[in-house]
Amino acid sequence: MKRRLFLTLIAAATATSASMIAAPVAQAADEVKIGFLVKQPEEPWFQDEWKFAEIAAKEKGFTLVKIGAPSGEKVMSAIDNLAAQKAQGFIICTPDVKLGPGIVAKAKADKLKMMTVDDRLVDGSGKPIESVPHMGISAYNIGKQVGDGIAAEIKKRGWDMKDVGAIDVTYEQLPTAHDRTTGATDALVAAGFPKANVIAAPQAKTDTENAFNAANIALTKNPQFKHWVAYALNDEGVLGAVRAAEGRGIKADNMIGIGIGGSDSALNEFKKPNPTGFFGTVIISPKRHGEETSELMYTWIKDGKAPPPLTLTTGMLATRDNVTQVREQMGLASK
Ligand code: FCA
Repeated sequence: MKRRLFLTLIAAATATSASMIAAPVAQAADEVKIGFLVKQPEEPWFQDEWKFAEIAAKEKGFTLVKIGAPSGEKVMSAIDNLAAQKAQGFIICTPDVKLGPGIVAKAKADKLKMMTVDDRLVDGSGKPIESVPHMGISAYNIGKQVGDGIAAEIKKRGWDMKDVGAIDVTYEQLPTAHDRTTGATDALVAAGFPKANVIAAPQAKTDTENAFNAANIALTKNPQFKHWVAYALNDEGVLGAVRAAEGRGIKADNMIGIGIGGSDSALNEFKKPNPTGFFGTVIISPKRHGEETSELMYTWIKDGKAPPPLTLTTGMLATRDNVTQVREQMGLASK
């Protein structure tokens, strides 16, 4: 920042007259400030998104305002607060997609540009609000990668599918969650898994504790299975199911859990000396979701060029054996 100011001064002085020395003041006035609101700031995925957004901020020279907004009230006051601080725009992963019309109206009233990340806002009839640029994961396909990975491992272990129960940790009120777990179920069933063995375990919130509680109910009600597999919208959900199974003595050799994410929740699990039931994760990109969204917002503010209406990112399946290489391939190695 200081260096830029200095260079601007030199340029101004050499270009024409001393009167242009006023230029740096004008530059300070149009300094770019961007908010980044996330629904669950304690979740490693969101910490990573923020980390990559910071990288964009340093590179482009804008100010990043990170705000944890776990409720609708917090979102509304955060938007007002950003406007009061003279921010020009924000990126948000909303705590509830149904807040869509309210958030859009608030951003408009405060004259702030807005882009969504991860969870796409919906209107009163549940349809995505297409006027707000969005970057999310290709949820159904990534879910299929989870299901394919589980099916391949079931076959490798030589389990008879009729003896296997699947804990499908669901969170149906969030469309991306619905699409992810549906993709996983569809892939499993396509691989010959009996649909009747898929046990829906609805979680009340998308964290490990709530998944643990949901999975415990599924396990209690279904003592007939010899082996288990588990999937959810994210790594935290699968960890909840894995911990619940462990509590009943079902360990790595009888559980195949594959999550979605690839942040610290998964990495820490892979660092444990002995494998757990958390077999793998489809790594998605906090770099694209944090850094690229921030750059897109910056360009929108600076040059008036709006982000693409919809960007869907991909993922790659990793297990404890190849996690380092997969992270390298995805440009996440430095973390
Ligand atoms: C949703 C989930 C997060 C993460 C993100 C990409 O917001 O709740 O855990 O998977 O999508």
